[in-house]
Amino acid sequence: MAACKALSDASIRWSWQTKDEFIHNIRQKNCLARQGTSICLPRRSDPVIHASCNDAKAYCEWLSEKSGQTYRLPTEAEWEYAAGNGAKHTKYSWGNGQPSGKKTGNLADETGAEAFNWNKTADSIFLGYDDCYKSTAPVGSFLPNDFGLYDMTGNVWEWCSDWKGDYSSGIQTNPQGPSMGSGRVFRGGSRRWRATRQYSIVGFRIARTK
Ligand SMILES: [Ca+2]
Repeated sequence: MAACKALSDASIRWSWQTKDEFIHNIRQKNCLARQGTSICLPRRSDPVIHASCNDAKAYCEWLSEKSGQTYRLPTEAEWEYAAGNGAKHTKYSWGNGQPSGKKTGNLADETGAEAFNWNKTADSIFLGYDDCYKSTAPVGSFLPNDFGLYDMTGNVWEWCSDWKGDYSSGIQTNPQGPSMGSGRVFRGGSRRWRATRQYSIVGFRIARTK
């Protein structure tokens, strides 16, 4: 489990331009400020980053209103079930072993270590693995898991709806997490090994309630 506090003022990060547009303001500003660095995102196919949990929720509300369907962030339990291939409960979305080939993801790898001078140790990267992406990869660059879901492990961490907290010891069905807390959960792994509050590696995935 990883958790992070929401950024202070979501209203300046997203804006409702028209009924059909939802603009992530910080993306362009950040891109300009960091032009020439790996953080800049020229590809529209890359996952959104620099999104707080409030940003993600605001997007879900906007999309729900626009579409007439209910979109939301997944609970941590839903996310975990999807990432671990359901009843298989795999450690990673591709399985339990070390990553290799295309059924893996954009992970902390040899390319990232070379680009950012990370320690080449098992605590920093997947040793011997190279996905060739030092920053984000276009969504769907790697094969999906058993549920047909892409990038569940790797690329960017993803916000869940739960407040940070421990699971209870008893068996639960569809747990929703604590009723309150000081930070929201994010899950997933990313192009960098560790979960941090660096928002360049945190994005989100949405769920639709039928
Ligand atoms: Ca990588």
